[in-house]
Amino acid sequence: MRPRSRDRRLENAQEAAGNGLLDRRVFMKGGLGALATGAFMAFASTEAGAAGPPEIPAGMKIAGAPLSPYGSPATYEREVTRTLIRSQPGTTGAGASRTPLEALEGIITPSGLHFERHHNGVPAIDPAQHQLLIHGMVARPLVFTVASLLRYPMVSRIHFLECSGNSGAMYQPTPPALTCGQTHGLVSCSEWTGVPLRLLLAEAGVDPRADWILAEGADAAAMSRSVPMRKAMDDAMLALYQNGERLRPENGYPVRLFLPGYEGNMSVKWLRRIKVTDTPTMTKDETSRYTDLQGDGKSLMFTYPMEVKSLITRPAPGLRLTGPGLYELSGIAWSGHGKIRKVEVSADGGQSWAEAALSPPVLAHALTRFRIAWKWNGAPTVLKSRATDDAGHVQPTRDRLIAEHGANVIFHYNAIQAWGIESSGEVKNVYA
Ligand SMILES: Nc1nc2c(c(=O)[nH]1)N[C@H]1C(S)=C(S)[C@@H](COP(=O)(O)O)O[C@H]1N2
Ligand SMILES: [Mo]
Repeated sequence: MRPRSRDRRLENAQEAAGNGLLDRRVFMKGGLGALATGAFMAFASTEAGAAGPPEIPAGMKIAGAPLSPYGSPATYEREVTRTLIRSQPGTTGAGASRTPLEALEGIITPSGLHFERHHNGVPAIDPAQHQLLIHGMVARPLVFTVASLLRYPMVSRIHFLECSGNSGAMYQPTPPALTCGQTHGLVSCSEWTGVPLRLLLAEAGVDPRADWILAEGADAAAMSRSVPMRKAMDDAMLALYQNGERLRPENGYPVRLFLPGYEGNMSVKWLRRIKVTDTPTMTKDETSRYTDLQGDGKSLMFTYPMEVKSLITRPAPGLRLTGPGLYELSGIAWSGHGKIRKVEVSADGGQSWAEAALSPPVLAHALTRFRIAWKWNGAPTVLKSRATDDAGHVQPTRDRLIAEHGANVIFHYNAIQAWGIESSGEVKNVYA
């Protein structure tokens, strides 16, 4: 459908940057109101014919479907699933599945679409049998059951979780021809509710010389990571609930460690043991894995916070534009260092940039939704987004990221993403 150009105000709306990016206020309350009274908005409607309202649909003539104990998505949305579900050869559960970012809006990932990353599958854990041990450099080693954890005071916070291997395919010499979610969907965002770890550590009585903890999962990989005591005593949480319901098995049921802003690997699922230590334990998961091999052959270790990052998710590969005219570009930005301060968008391959509107809430260590109005003239072009966090970190270009870290790294890719728009409306991953 081709929106007709019947909108005088938008014709004159101030371009905030080249190639049709409009001032971010244009869709905001005042701006949209002014436009609505002053002119037609030309998005994608078609004019209704003279015949009057459409015929009475079949669903108005018979009783609807019954109630159900647990809801599921509309059958017409059944293609919105986790994507690129891959396991190591010969295994069933040592792999990952990804969130279909281009199909979602807002900042919360539905629990059933939260990405998964397991090193040896999802263990079957009966919450009545599960135990969590806190031991090591403590005055009183303690054992908690799930029932006892549920009696402690809880906090609820909205946080992203990102695997440090997310977007790793972008280090390849040619851009992966995948959907946005297939390339970047090892990030999701939930409301997590649980017990602040510091409460339990205080109860166990931490030796003041202990600077670290070890967290171990009850899976067949015994996934284990060392965590600085400062983080454990700050905002670390033992999460029991995700988006209001108990954790899903694949996300760590019945209890997981959650470390806001840190690389996903450290948020140990199916948590069974915390050992208080004076040094890092140097587990396999922090020596042979989750270190970042640099261009000079040395490796970075303990690279905890996820760097500032953003993606335009509408449009993005997996979606297409339906003809020239007015669009709202929509995307997500996040940083392990804090809040998103601003997101700039370019519709001319990075020659000029306009600031996008940030949709509230803008929360620390959470996905932040950004939006900006764009009038596409139908010509091929390149869209980009560039986020800045409140610690002052700015997303680098891909060239700069690789110049600084080399191309052997698998982890911590956070460069500016470019989407090529073709005149057909198709959206492609490009290095530009
Ligand atoms: N016990 C255990 N914890 C684990 C893992 C695991 O395999 N076993 N995977 C880690 C990795 S690499 C990531 S990115 C996150 C993924 O969490 P999710 O599956 O809930 O998205 O969990 C981390 N915690
Ligand atoms: Mo990960």
